[in-house]
Amino acid sequence: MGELASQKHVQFIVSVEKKKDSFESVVMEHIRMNGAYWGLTALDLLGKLHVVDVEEVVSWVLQCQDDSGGFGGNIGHDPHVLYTLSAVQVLALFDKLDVLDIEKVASYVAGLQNEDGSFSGDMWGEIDTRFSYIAISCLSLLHRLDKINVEKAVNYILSCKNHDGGFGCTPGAESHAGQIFCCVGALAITGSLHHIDKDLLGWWLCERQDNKTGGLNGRPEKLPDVCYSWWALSSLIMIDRVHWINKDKLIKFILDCQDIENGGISDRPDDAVDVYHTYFGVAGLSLLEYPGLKAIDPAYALPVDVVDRIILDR
Ligand code: GRG
Repeated sequence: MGELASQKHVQFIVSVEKKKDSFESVVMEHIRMNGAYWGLTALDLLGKLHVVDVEEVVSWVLQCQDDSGGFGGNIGHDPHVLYTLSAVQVLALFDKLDVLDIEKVASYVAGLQNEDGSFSGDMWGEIDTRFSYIAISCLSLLHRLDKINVEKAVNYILSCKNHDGGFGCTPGAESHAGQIFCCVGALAITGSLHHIDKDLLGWWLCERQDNKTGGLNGRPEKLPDVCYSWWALSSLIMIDRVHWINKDKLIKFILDCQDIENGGISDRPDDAVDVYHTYFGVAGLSLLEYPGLKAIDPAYALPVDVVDRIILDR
């Protein structure tokens, strides 16, 4: 089995940030806040967050904040919870949450809860269990979960549970590993994991492992993809069923997706690398306790030391 090319991945992440005219930077322009969270969390897991200019990042994050309290994907872009959580996570990495007007950010997020307990992503109203997770994770990191009706939020998530044990984006929607992470993560953060049939969901999740390559897919009949080494694996860990997959085969799959010459990790072996798959590959390896990486929290998707600092210091 190959090894994790840590130094190359650090160089790759830093280079994407520096080359503003590159293809990767241009296609990520509108989701730069998410990209910042992926790249910076990967650097932290690799023990290299100190290569970053903290003041520059914090100042840019604050410039992405809208009057409503929410954050956009880049300066001058409309606010959305997708970018608001990333902004909070990036500031959390640097222990800089105190630069925020916490009440204002929390009010923006809490204001997106609907009567049935669900959450909209922004003022346009799309509803998705991704937004339930984001609201709950974000408000928990800000110590403001009291601003929403947690019981209704949990009940809405439970209404998206399917007979196969998985969860979808809205009631009745197909189970998908990405949505399962969101629902299980939100239930974990709110202390509601007892609502899950862990054996049933564990069975569905462990069936995501492809026998041949060892990689995980996001739903039946789909190709394996490195990002599910986060979405499915973190869920298996949260429900205590990670021993139901072959960890060594999954480690090999992730390592096989590296570009060992130029750095970065792709969705599948020999595909083009990007920051998203680099982050979720490294995060997956961290969950698999690969040597030399910081541990990551499966519910908050942040390094364990960052989560401990915020949540335990309440
Ligand atoms: C803080 C880690 C973190 C997340 C924030 C945005 C979010 C909350 C969660 C997203 C969860 C999700 C839906 C992930 C799946 C992303 C993905 C690869 C979708 C692709 O779907 P398809 O249908 O892919 O194109 P498949 O693999 O099913 O063919």
